[in-house]
Amino acid sequence: MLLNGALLALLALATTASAHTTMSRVFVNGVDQGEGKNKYIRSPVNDGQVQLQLDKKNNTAPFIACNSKGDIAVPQFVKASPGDKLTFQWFREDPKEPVIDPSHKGPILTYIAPFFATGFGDGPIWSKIAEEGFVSPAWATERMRNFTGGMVDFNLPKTLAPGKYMVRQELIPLHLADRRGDIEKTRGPEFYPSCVQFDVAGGSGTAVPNQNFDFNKGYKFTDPGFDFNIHIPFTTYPIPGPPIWDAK
Ligand SMILES: [Cu+2]
Repeated sequence: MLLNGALLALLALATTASAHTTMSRVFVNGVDQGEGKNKYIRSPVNDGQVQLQLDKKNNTAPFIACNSKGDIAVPQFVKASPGDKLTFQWFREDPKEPVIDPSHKGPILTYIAPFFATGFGDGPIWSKIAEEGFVSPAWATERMRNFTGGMVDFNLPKTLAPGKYMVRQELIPLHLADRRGDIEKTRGPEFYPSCVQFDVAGGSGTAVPNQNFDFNKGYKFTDPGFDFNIHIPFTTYPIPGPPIWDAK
């Protein structure tokens, strides 16, 4: 059965209180770095769901980069080396659904930028290093919820130059994305961006992120990956944003 928009919106409202999820910890080559909220993760206020830059007037547009507290540096850095396998774990405070609500289906994308100590990181500084969309029969968020206990794996580029970085991962649930958020305020994709501070050492790489992607300019309401109806049959999903950065 297909749910109509009004019913979906109602359901979304009804589950708002604990519907969302936040990044809780990082593993480096499988080694747990400990609880990271507000330690090495710039954890957002509350559950940190962000809409595509609607509200320039109230200055919430910058939140699309590293969320509502993206401008506040946290005390620690995760230490890693180029090529390392990283795992970001997402957690939700609900024993029945400890990862993410099953309605929240969509891609998971990961970006990197040079470290910044001030500002929200909402300029043209980001490069995409990983992406997972829809691989039949499951969305990235479904694989995470059903099979990995909230863990999302990816690798740092082998050629990455040593230095301090921000690694930003976002979940993009699409359950309300059959209507564009600029046309209907309560609709459109939801964004859960979260940024982790990294100190990368070792390797012989010299690649510095240079895709210069800006979320406020590069993500558009009309992108086929954002203006997308998951409630009707489809075969492929166009992942939003730039291609994976060719780190050289
Ligand atoms: Cu939600």
